[in-house]
Amino acid sequence: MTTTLTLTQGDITRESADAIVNAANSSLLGGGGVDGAIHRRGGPAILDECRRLRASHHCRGLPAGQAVATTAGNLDAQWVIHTVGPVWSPTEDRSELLASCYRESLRVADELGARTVAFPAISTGVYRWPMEDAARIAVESVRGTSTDVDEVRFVLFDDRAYEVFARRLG
Ligand code: AR6
Repeated sequence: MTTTLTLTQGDITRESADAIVNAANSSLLGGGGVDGAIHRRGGPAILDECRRLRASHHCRGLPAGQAVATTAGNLDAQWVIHTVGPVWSPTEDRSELLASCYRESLRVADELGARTVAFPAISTGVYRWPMEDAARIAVESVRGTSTDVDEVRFVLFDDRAYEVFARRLG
């Protein structure tokens, strides 16, 4: 089974895919950036399910590097897969956690039976991960993961992020 990696530029909440990945935080209760946009456009059903997850399996929150799925509410998708990227650190190498976000999201996608998955550039906004390095980790992690997903689509918000990912995909 081969997975095709594709790129598009724009707002991930406008994408149509089986699963849309959210760059969440450990609280799973919303935030800015992609997270804010997903909850705004997806509507309250997503937050309701996040709250239920916090009350049951994830009462301490979701650790960085892990992933969990909810409904996608009003988004053009069946599921949102919430993953928590690491905050960039200039003194500590947290690359393995960022790679884990992509691997774990694909593992959850496989469990769900999702065949198309849209990813944002996890950790490159509020969490300040440098785009070049984040793109390298994103592409290497997805290429290195065995999955039934047919298409992994990176959705980049601005020109620069798009160009960086395009160079990396070659
Ligand atoms: N569609 C696609 N990409 C987007 C969108 C969008 N609608 N909005 C922003 N980006 P970020 P993080 C890009 O900050 O760094 C939240 O508060 C953005 O330009 O969303 O993992 C959470 O609750 C950047 O390149 O995620 C957490 O607290 C990339 O998406 C924290 O931010 C990721 O930026 C997570 O920070």
